[in-house]
Parts: sequence; C-alpha cells; structure tokens
Amino acid sequence: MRSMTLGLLALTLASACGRNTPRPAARADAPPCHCSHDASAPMAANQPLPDTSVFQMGVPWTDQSGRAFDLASLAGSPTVVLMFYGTCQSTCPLLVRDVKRVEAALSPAARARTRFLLVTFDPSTDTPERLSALAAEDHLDLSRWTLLRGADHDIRTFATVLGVQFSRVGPGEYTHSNLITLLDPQGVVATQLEGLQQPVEEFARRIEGYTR
Ligand SMILES: [Cu+2]
Repeated sequence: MRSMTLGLLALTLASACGRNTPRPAARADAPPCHCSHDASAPMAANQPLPDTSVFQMGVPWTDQSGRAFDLASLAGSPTVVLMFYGTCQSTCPLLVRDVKRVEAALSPAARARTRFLLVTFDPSTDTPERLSALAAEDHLDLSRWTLLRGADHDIRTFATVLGVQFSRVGPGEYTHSNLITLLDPQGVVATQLEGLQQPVEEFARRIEGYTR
C-alpha cells in the first residue's frame, strides 16, 4: 500500500513537471504476464514503446564515464536493473553478485544481447570516477553493464516505478529493498527477484525467451 501511495505521488510529481513516467511496477511476485506482447518475439524495429515502459522516462542520467545516458537506448534489449550504492557494506555487494549469477546463467548469445544496469541511490558519493572504479573492481564488462547516477528526485521516481524502497539513515548509509528487476525489450517490468541469493534459473529463462 505504501509503495502504491508513493507511486501515485511520484506520478503526480512527474506529470506536474511534464515528464513522461510509466506506472509503478507490478508486485514483485507477479506471474508471467499474459498481455498482448509475445515474450518470445524480438521487438520489431521502430515499434512504439508502451506507456508503462521505463525507457520512456525522460531523465538525464549520467554513466560511469560521465556521459549522458538515455534509457531509450536500451530499447530492443532485455535489461536487468539493480538499484544500489557503492559504499554499502551489507547487501549491495551480494546483489551485484546475484546479477552476475544471472549473467553467468545465460547462453553466450543471450548474454551478448542483454544489458545490465546499476543505478545508485547515492549520486553525491558515487561519482563517475567511483562508479568506474566499482565496475573495474567487480570486473563488469562495460559492453553490457552501465552504472548510472542522476538527480536525487529522478532516482526517487525511478525507484518508485520499480517498486524499490530506500531511505538514507546516515551519511553514506541507506536501507533499501533487495530487488533485481528484469525489463522486457520494451522497458516494461517483466519480473523481479526479491531477496538475496535467490535461484536465478527462471529469471534467466525469461531473458532467453526475449533473445531467441
Ligand atoms: Cu546495500
């Protein structure tokens, strides 16, 4: 209920400032969708993105190189998203490892077509230099992985859309949901893994379905 309220609030705020913001994510345990798009069909070129697409968020993100990054550039690729912060001493390193387990579970062809997005809660600490260093420490392949930072209010809206809750509890310290999200090739939330060290096989199968 709380996340729904936050979602409505975020939508109100987003529409007030003229941004196109998709609806909040469905529940984390949502069953596979039975909507009109075919999960196994690659997205046709130039197909318009649905209103629920995260890729429609017109937000000025910046990547680990300090370059502007448009989420719409991910259209056509299934994308695994984790919100995290670089100085986390508890669950974030485990969650990054879990995303790497997803990556490792994919066939080489699916892995090459999948994108992995780490979005920080803490842009003041996680500068491009810091994000770049984290990518190197974790041996993340930057042809597939992107580490993003943005403005605090955009990070808050993005989290709400994904159903991720977080709050700052001290300098450089946050409590947060442990949630890994799969966006389908149109940027719509397809499924989520909640908790640490969950089985990744079904999640990986969903990705394979988008890349056949
Ligand atoms: Cu953490």
